[in-house]
Amino acid sequence: MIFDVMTLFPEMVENYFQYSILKRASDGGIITVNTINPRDYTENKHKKVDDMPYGGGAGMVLMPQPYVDAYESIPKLENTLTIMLSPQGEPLTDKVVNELGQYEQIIMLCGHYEGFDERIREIIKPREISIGDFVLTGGELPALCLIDAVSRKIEGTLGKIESADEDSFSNGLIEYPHYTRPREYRGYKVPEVLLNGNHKEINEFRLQKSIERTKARRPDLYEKYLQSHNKP
Ligand code: 4GS
Repeated sequence: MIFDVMTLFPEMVENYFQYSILKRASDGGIITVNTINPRDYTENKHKKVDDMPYGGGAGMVLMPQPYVDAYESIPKLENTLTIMLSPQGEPLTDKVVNELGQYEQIIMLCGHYEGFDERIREIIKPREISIGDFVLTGGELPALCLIDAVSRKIEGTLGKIESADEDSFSNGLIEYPHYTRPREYRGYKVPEVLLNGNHKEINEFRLQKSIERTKARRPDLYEKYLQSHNKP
């Protein structure tokens, strides 16, 4: 899968793929991450990418020319999706992540500090996605969140030990508690059921804990879980 990230700070994005699981996925050719810097596509001699907003107000606005030209320079495969990261987008969820995993190529537009000139949206018509209801200084972290979440679902990215199917959300619930050695730490004991080797009992215990936690911490997810299991 190819990820093309349009950013004014390519190193911020590239560095993330030099570590751990996503380094292995990049080295193994499971994912390819390219960066495109709109500043390299400016047509003015000062390489300006932003300017003051028409109508006044605080902050600068990213100019259409460098973004549209940079976008048009990217080679496109058949099955390509273009995404703009912004708080005005649809929320990124596990369901959206699964949907994005179906594309061969995802092109992402990151802003930094300022907003996009609306004509960038009108011309490129990206799908707009938000990673949460808060405001960051740039779209780079949201792009990295998206690439990370999509990449870890691709066959071959996670090894057996990091398997994705028992993680939170894969069954609509948040995760059960985990324990490792020692069996007792500062008087706190590992639940007995995890030590008895009975996998049916262990699975029941874990599911019960997942349900309890989801009900207490995420009543919104708990409602959906009940509905999908027809247990009103
Ligand atoms: C998000 C977000 C974000 C908005 C980028 C202000 C710089 C910033 N992008 N999900 N300009 N939340 N973007 O905060 O996607």
